[in-house]
Amino acid sequence: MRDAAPNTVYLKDYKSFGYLVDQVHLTFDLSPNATRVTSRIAFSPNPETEDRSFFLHGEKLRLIRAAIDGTAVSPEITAEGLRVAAPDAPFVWEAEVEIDPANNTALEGLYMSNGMYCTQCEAEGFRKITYYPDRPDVMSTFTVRINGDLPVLLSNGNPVQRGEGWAEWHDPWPKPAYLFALVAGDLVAHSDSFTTISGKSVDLNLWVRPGDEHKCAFGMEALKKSMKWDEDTYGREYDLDVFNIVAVDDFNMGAMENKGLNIFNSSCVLASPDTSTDANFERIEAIIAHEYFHNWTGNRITCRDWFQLCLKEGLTVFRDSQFTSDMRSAPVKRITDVIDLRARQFPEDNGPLSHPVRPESFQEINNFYTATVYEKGAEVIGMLKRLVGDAAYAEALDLYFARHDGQACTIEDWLKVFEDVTGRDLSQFKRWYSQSGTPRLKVEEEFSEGTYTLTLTQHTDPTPGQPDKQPQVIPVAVGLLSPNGDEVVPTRVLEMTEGTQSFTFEGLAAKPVPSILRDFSAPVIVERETDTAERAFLLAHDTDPFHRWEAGRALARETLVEMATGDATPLPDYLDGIRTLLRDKSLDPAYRALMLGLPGQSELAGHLHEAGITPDPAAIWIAVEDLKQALARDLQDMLPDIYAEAQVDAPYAPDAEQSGKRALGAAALDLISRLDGGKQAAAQYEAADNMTLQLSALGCLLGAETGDAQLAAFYDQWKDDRLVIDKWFMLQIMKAKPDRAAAVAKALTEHPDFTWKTPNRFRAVFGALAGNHAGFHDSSGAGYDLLADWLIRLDPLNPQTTARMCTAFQTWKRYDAGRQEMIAAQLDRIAATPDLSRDAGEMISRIRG
Ligand code: 0A1
Ligand code: ZN
Repeated sequence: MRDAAPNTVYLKDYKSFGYLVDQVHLTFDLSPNATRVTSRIAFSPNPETEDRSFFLHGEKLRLIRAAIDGTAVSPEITAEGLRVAAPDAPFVWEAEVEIDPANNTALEGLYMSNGMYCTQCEAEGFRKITYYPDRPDVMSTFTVRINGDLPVLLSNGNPVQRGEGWAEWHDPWPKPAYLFALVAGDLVAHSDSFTTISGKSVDLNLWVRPGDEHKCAFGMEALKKSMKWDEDTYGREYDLDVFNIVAVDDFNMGAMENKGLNIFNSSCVLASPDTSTDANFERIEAIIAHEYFHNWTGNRITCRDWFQLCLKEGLTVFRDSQFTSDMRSAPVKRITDVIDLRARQFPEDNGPLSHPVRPESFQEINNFYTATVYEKGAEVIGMLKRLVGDAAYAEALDLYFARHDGQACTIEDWLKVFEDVTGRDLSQFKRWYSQSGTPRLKVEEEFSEGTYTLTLTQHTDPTPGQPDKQPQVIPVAVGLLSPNGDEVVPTRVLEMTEGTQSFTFEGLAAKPVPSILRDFSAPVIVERETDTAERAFLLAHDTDPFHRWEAGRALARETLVEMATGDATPLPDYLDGIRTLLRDKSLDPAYRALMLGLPGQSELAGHLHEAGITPDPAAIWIAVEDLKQALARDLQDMLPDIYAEAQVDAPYAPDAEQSGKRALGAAALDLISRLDGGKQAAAQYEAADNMTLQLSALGCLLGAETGDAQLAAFYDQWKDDRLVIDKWFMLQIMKAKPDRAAAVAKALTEHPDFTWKTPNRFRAVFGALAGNHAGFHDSSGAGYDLLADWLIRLDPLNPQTTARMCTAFQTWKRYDAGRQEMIAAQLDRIAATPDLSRDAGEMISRIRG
């Protein structure tokens, strides 16, 4: 693990720490600029190692005193920590340090947000609070006393005692320091309780700033549903007397699973119908579930080292996806997960930032909270489950919890439980954890005398540090349809293990149409020479909802590629297929809304690049606009009906049914607005009594360039709600025409509400700019220039958010020489910034290549 030098850390260098921590006692004397942290920590020699060097991590701490067994010591102090001679026997370490939470703009360690004290310790933030072996394999129980003149004083575990100006907490479950949390402030609680399966009552509190009380009810319900689901589905019961959630405005990520005291970015927990969209509600429900599920997959069983991050994150994302599928629609969830994977993980896996699900080295671990670790990590678990079957998966999970409770584990431990339960050798499967890059699956077919043969060939391109790839185990779910549309072979999972492998299906009356990679059974790219007619056939007949959508998606992509690279008109097969589907009222409205969606412009650019064509962002933008216009004209007669069908005449509820209708209504409105110049959208805006309808109408109006009045009214209505104002910033940039996007973003950076030190606001502007594909990549280079300016400005204050936003440049090698030159110049300009953070430095150098 990292010791003195801030260089590269390698998985292969793992060594356990020389001491166990038996107990931690912390006292916080809170003060904005001079908080005192006193630690009393019981260490004892670790029998697993002879090495007794005693190094404690610590950064930006002012050491006031240190003692071992009551005798003062003078450690050697560096920028990374301290070293001192320690006994080869149990001893008590004591230290007092001073820290400055009010000036902690990096939001790691103990910091302040709107007058509230708050912590973020994952991955390596605890070392900014006190000296400690800040590594996940060092686990201990914690007792925490907080002295502070604030109404609410919280830490992990159960409350022990509370007095005027102080509180004491004890967490009986051994945990690594990254799960430590403290919150102190003027907060109000939305409270409830949950009775666990064994009859224990747990107090539940959602703590928010006064004024936000009306945004708590949904989050609380989501928490109770999650607690119940984890009991029912995984047999996991909650293990403390209290579960606290706190909403904080300044937060680098979405939320954090600290033991018994989850801390959430307020955008990921606060919700009300008038201020939050259906998508916000669904995301909040999923994130609450995700953090709650970490109590077992992450907290009770944690990671041995940060290379094992996917052990907790892949599994917990997989679990939260299962939860959402159960609470809402499984096909819709699967499709949206795949859309997201292709938009965020595929570009990562196939570009300069490509890394294995379990990376083997890093400079800054915070740069590895990625779509690959999280989302591909979850896909890997989905494949494992598909390969071993549901019953064996359940058995393996039971064994995992029984065998490893209280431990800090590795991917080897995880795979071993599956091997022990099933008797399978998973050594080849393990390549999913060690090989980066997205495998491509070439499909060839043959039919003769009733036998249909599918020949699959897998190939993964070289990725940074990995020139040669070995074949992976790929579960390919396949079904076969007869030419009349009947399913002749229901879904079967072909288990591919070789580079090239053939699978036969016998006794067929005619050459079937294959439906390959049903339910997206593996995170791969299928390459198959096929024609428009076959795609249209699958769009009409496939019984697998994911693959039916996939057929429509492929048609949309095909038509957009033709339109973006020539003067083609939309494919009639695509338009006809969509028309038929939309008319089918037996289909879930949410599913029909997804069918109306088009591939993202960045995804199309990636697709063109892979086909050997240099993508032109402006041409792609025009193709998408033209196709939407063509769809609007083609569906003109049906749109009013669909829009009417999508109206909800019941009180607002953010459930799957109503959300699906509103999603279909929004998709219809987008097309209608292209025909009526925004008339219907203006009416919807006027009548809207929830944020979903209000925002979708405003989006259409901005698209039609007729929304100035509504945009101003929206600001006036919501100027006091920071989460809605984030939407106001975001929407204007997302909807700006390509040649205006950078200028709109720049003007918004001059708005008095552009409080750029708050990550949510920074991301609202620059996330939207990077997400406006044609705008960001406008040939003027203004988008690149503006983003680079602001990354340079943010880096000294908040390296973590800066580094994450650098990913906007990760696809730069796809584009033409002119754009590449402009981006390279910006990357070099950022790299040359004096004192650039390790976070941003690592990202820029990897992206630059
Ligand atoms: N473990 C959290 C995400 C998280 C990760 C890192 C953070 O700071 C660097 C903060 C939160 C989760 O998976 O939800
Ligand atoms: Zn997580």
